[in-house]
Amino acid sequence: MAILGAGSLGQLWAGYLPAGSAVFLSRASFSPRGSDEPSTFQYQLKRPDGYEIGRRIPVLAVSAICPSLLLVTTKAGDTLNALRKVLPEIPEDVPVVLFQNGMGCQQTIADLWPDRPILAAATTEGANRPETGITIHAGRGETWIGGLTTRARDCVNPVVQRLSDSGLIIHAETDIRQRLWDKLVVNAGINAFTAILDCPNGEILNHPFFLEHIDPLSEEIGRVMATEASHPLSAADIKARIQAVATSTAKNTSSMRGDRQRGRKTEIDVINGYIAERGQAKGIATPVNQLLVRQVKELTE
Ligand code: KPL
Repeated sequence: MAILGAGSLGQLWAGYLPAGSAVFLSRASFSPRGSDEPSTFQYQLKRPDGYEIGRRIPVLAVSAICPSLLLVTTKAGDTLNALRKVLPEIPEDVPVVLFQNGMGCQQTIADLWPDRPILAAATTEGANRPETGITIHAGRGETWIGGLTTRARDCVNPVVQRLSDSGLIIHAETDIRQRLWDKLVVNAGINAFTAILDCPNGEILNHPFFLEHIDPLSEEIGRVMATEASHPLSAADIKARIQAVATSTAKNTSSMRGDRQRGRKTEIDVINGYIAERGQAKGIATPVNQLLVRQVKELTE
């Protein structure tokens, strides 16, 4: 199988899958920034149990392989352009699994390639790369995989089976949009606050900025979710989930704070930006989501 996107999540999957079963697609296959890439990614994967595995994963041009499965672990904002470059080289029946954070880009891709088996994954696995050559699996999570296009229906179980070879916990999901919404709720209530306040997840909980905005934010998310998800959550449940995940991941640096620290574009557009956009489409006011989008962009763009 091939992995598009050799960031933390891509390296996590490549690291756990049996040796020889995964390759990274070279950046040159999908990005103008690909020229100085090595032919092998070599890194230490540090597992939550303290065990370390050394991995060497080949990096190959899409034209040099014929993958039987494509895992897409690029940042949400880079995914569409990357797929536009590589999909013409990949046969139409190869399952494509989207691992992006937030929402919006998965549906756009399913709508653009309705005849392909396009699947989405919602994962709570946490990984980060504090330095080149080190990938840390910060905490064990779970991954749900479900189909987005009609053609994906028969692929979900075989894909789950193949990815289970990694030893990570994976489930087939019949309502993947609901899972993506459940994850979005948590990201919408943690990531922007940690990026704006420049603190680990747990430290937002007692900060006056968070305390001022968490109730109206949860109300906004709940109202938009009620029009979009099959099992909406109440504002009280949304707040409770946000607080529970910020507590259980208290020491983590969120992906958005990490992006801010590295001067990279954040995923705010597909998290709070997506909720604001859906709110606007449905006539639901989302001033707190808009405020978070504005503040994150002022700090990072
Ligand atoms: O998914 C996350 C992220 O950082 O993007 C959370 C749940 C906030 C954990 O850090």
